[in-house]
Order: sequence, then C-alpha cells, then structure tokens
Amino acid sequence: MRVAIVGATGAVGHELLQVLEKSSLRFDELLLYASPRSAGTALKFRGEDLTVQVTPEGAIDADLILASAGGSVSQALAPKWVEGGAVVIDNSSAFRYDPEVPLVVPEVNGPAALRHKGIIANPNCTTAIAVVAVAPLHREYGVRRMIVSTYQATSGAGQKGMDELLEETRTALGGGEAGAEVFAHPIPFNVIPHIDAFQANGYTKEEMKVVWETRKILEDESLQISCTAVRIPTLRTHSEAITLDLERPATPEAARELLAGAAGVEVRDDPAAKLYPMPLTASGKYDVEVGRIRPSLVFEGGLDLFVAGDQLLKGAALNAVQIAEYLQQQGALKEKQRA
Ligand code: A2P
Ligand code: 11C
Repeated sequence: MRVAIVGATGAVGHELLQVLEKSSLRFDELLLYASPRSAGTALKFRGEDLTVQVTPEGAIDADLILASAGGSVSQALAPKWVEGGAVVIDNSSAFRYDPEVPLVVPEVNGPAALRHKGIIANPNCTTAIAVVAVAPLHREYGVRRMIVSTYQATSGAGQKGMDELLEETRTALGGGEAGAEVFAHPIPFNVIPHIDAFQANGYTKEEMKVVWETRKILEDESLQISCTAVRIPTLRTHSEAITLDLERPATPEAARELLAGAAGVEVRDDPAAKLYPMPLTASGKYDVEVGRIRPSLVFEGGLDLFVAGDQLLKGAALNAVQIAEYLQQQGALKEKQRA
C-alpha cells in the first residue's frame, strides 16, 4: 500500500507527516511531492529521510493521495490521479461543492466517504471545527439557525501566513511600519474582517464556505447559517463564537453532557476556574475544545458557545488522515493491482 502527499512541504503537509506517524493507517511506502522549489528536500518520517519530488503532470503510482497543494493543483491533477487508480483525499476547495464528491468529517458523516468516485473532499477548516461541536447538538435538538463569528489564525493562509505574522510583528516592535503581502492589511496588533474574496452578496467566500459546507455535511439544506470570518494575529487554531436557534430547547447542562460524550470534542467549560477554549490550549490537540456554553439571550431554548480547534489538525491534516483510516477500517481502501 503506497500513500503520497502532494504539498508535503507546506504547513498542512508538515502536519500530515506528524499525524501519519501516529496514525493507525497501515501502509508500506510514503511518497512526498511539492513544487520544483522543494525538489530534493529531505523530510523525516519515522526516523527516515524521505526526499521530496517534483509533482508530476500526470498520474502518481499510489493507492492513496493526500493533496494539500492548493485548489489549482488539485483541479488540474486530481482527475488524472483518479484515472491512475488512486483514491484522493483533497484538502482544497476544488471539489467540495460537486454533488458527486463526498465532503466528510468522519465523526459526523463518515459513511458518506464510502460513496466516493475517486475523490473525497476535506472541508474548509472553519467548517470542520464548527461541525464537530454542532453536529451532536443538531442531532439531539435540531439546529434551525446558526450564527458564527470566527477568530482565525494566520496558518489558515499556510506557512507564508505564519511567516508574515512573525516577520511583520518583529518589524512593528522594532519601530518600523508593518507591511502586508499575504493578508489584505498588516496583521500585527490588528484584526481583519476579510478572508478570501468578497462575493456579490457582501459576504466573503470564507463565510459562504461555512454556509455551503455545513449544510452539505449535516445533509440539511434548510439550515439557516450566517458567518462573519475574521483573521486575528495568532499562529494556529481557529476559534468561533456560535449561536444556535434550536427546534427543541436545550439546557447548557444537557448540552455539556452530550458534548462530553461526543467524538472529537473536549468540553472545557468552567468559567469560575478560568477554563474555556483558547488557541493556547487547543493548538496541537486533536480534539476541538468547546466551552462558554450558556443559554441564548435571543433565541428561547437556544445556546451560545465558543469553540477552538487546531485548524492544521482537525481543520486539515488530521481530518484527512481520519477519512483514510475510516476507509481502511471499512475495507474500502485497497492496494491497486500493479503489473
Ligand atoms: P513548495 O513548498 O515547494 O512551494 P502552504 O499551504 O503552507 O503554502 O503549502 C503549499 C504546499 O503546496 C507546499 O508544499 C508547496 O510546495 C505546494 N505547492 C505549491 N504550488 C505547487 C505546485 N504548482 N505543484 C506542486 N506543489 C505545489
Ligand atoms: C483560512 N479557512 O483560514 C481558510 C484556509 O477552503 O481550505 C482554508 C481554505 C480552504 O484562511
């Protein structure tokens, strides 16, 4: 069984290597690909140096391809990888809205992955983190309306996003004027309510991804969702304030108990002890932290909560590997016939 990572030198690629090291996924060989800039770079995996190769223009001889080199690379090459017999788990937005392509968070809709025709899409990080917390509440209480405000780390923009935060903060602290290339404005000591392109309806694409993808994963097109997505000067972990209007009334106590038993969730909710979700504690963690669970002051029987999830992990690399593990556990990930 041969696994390939395309985009192995990026921020998500780095995490994929770490998560695969600890994963229960059984495979014999790992191939690493990136752009020509990184050809020949050695990356460590299970104590061995693996050499990064240039991503070929055509098929890759692998059984499973974890793609994290951006939408244009996936758009152009994933169909060729599928033709070559590989199953592709794609971290980009290239195929998420294709009705033929399952969009999967294993704790929430694992079985959808089994309906793939070669490509399985990994959701946008903001969506993946939100649905881990919201799906159990949706099943129990029926979410009617959901309002999300996000606090998104610079790593959402990849390694170059984190580099810009660190470099421009040093510039600002040195008395210089912080600049911006990756982000629309200088990110140090700022918050920027602009992630991805503005759409005709006044929302950004990042905000609309939360709407489109949450509905697809929860298989409920009637869900009313609104999102404001904001970039903040942290390195990793996206946090989200979420307000839920529910069909059946929930109490914070019952919600806490339900979420304590939910896969992928860590309830961190004891304000008196200053315990709540934060990037500082959620970074590097597989579980999404959920806390500040309280009754909505607007929607009777509804809830307000705060979540923080490492978007390089549950929002990207970890979720991709969990999809692969799920396929293998279900006997749906097989080595292809080789001559
Ligand atoms: P490279 O490091 O050689 O540029 P990030 O999201 O952190 O910016 O990482 C993006 C990843 O995608 C990197 O591994 C990057 O490789 C890779 N990548 C970018 N463009 C291409 C391309 N055209 N073909 C293959 N890999 C690419
Ligand atoms: C960000 N959520 O924080 C974005 C990054 O659709 O996979 C992930 C974009 C995507 O900038």
